[in-house]
Amino acid sequence: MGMKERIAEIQELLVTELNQVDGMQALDALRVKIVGKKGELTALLRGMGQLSPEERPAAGQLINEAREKFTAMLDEKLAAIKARDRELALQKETIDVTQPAPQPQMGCEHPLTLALNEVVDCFTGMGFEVVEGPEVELDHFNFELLNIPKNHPARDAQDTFYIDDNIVLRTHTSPMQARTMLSRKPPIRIICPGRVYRADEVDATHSPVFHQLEGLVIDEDVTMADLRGTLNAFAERLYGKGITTRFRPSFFPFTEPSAEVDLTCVSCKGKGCRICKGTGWIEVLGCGMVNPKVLEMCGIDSKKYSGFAFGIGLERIAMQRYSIPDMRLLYEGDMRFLGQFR
Ligand code: 2NL
Repeated sequence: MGMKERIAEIQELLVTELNQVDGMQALDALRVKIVGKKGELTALLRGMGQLSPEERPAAGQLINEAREKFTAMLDEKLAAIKARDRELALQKETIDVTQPAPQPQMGCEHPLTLALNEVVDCFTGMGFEVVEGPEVELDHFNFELLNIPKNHPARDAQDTFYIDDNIVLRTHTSPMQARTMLSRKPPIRIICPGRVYRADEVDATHSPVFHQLEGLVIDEDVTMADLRGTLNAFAERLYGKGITTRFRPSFFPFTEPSAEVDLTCVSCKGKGCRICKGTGWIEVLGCGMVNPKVLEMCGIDSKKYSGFAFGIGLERIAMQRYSIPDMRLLYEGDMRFLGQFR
């Protein structure tokens, strides 16, 4: 068989097999088989030894031309396979760039924290400093220094959690104010927020653990007018213009005189509605002028200095502000409830 015929045969083989090739690997194998070191064309090249010297150059040229042609055919197929694979990949790996990205799960602040921060902002804005202290307190700071005598019902184990005879879970944040009076000289302008404890049964408006924010101002010539002005500013800042206070006489052992403070009902602006039970007022806190006995026990000269104090229940503020009907919602950690405050 002549060289041309043999090359034509190899080309025919190549065309047939190229049609059957279905991927990169098969194509590589075919390339080796046709133009590789041990391939069909190389075998032809080896066979040239049997040709006469005159025939060799023409035969060599034929083989080289064939190699170029076959290589081009193989490369063309390679390009076709690559294009097809790419097309398949694009189809399979479609990315919808209009699809929203997965959102990270963001936490949110607890309604009590929101209420606390708002109240704290009101008072720090008026120059008060935040002071925090222990929740486990000595009887001495929780009761004695606050003029709550040994036989007082608040000291009963029915109402207070005792650790031992002298140690209690604080029933208000006042012990921290007593500690501050003992350790500093007036002027004092502080607020003490924190967790407090009373032996109450759980219901819609009571919990054995709740939160209070107390304020204390001690200086020369502090009067009830300063107390009222401060609480009026607080009411306006927290609830808006036109919201003011109403003082009703009350009693606390640690203040004299003492008052319960109502704020203008926010939902009817004082006209009277279901929320304020027709009165136009909502009860929010207790306050008074610090009892001179308390000042003296806390090392402050009651002839030179006077002061006022107030106590706010944070749960009550949060429940009013966010229309929360049951205090238990604040402690149950149910995300369906808590997730509404973002
Ligand atoms: C209320 C009433 C009040 C105080 C707390 C206080 C603290 C010291 C001295 C005098 Cl160290 N008073 N605190 C005064 C009046 C009322 O809280 O209804 N709280 C939720």
